[in-house]
Amino acid sequence: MRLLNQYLKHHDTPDDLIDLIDSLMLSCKEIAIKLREGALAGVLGTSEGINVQGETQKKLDIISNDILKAVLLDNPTVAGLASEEEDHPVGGNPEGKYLVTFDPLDGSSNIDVNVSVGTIFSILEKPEGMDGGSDAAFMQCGRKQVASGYVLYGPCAVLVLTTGNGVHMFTLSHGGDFILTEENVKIPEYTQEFGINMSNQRFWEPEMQAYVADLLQGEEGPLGKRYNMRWVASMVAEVHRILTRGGIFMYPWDSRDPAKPGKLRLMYEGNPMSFLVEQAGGLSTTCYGHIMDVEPEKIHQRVSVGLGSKAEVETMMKYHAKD
Ligand code: AHM
Ligand code: MG
Repeated sequence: MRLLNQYLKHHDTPDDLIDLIDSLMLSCKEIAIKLREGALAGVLGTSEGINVQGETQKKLDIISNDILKAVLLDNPTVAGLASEEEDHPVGGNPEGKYLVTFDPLDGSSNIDVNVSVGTIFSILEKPEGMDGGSDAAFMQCGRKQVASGYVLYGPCAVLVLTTGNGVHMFTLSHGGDFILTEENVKIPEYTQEFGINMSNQRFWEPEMQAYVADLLQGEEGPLGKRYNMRWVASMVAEVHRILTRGGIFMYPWDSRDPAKPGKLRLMYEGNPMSFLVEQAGGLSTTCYGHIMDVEPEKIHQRVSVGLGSKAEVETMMKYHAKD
């Protein structure tokens, strides 16, 4: 049985990074407990509720954000943090080495219906001489990530982590420890499963429309095989499925809001998930190029996402290749 900390130590992870991951997991355990209480605590996802003691409770995504913020700002390795739930980055210890970005509770529209959600995080180094509470400090492309991961709160809570040395899964035990359950996860190169919100079909670019139309044609179309479809509407659950059995997940640009390059956020969703997917042998793209090569210009920047099994993503990119 290998515990998270032992595993990281054994694989030469710097002590300050282990300490930071420890703080992240402390927060995630607290979030897991709140999620488990659900309606008993009066803290369902999308609305403010009254708990059994008659107290007004905040929405769970705000509670999760507050937990992460408090724990991380208490850790001297943290020079600053940026959250999907905060307008601007928050400064930590000016001497701290790391910057953390996170989506405290991704897929939160699923909480009220008791479907899986997750916390996504990414760790960067603070550039020399920069203020860890400034937007500018975070303007680093995904290739600069030191670590990234998520905790999926499903039937069990699972941490999926990379520090640039493969992808490993740790399951939260009853006793509160994250225990290694899967080492060096690899995404199968070919699969027959795709995930996309089909209700947006008419808003996609013609290239994406053409690709999905061919997926739907199955063995009678040019791709020559029958595909199945899954859509949980919780990116953490989608990526977890892909890391476990392969597939392709897409949330592409669409014309509902032409000014936005997609729904998902680069710093809290696109980059951390891309690091995991590429470390597991998959591909992650904007449909035109690697997500981790995108140079961020805004902290809450959006990005078009297509990720998963390498061969399937390459096929999808061929539909988008401009002459
Ligand atoms: P959120 O960060 O507000 O929860 O939104 C992100 C989520 C992703 O987890 C998921 O892939 C997507 O939104 C689902 O969107 P849709 O409701 O359009 O299917
Ligand atoms: Mg999100």
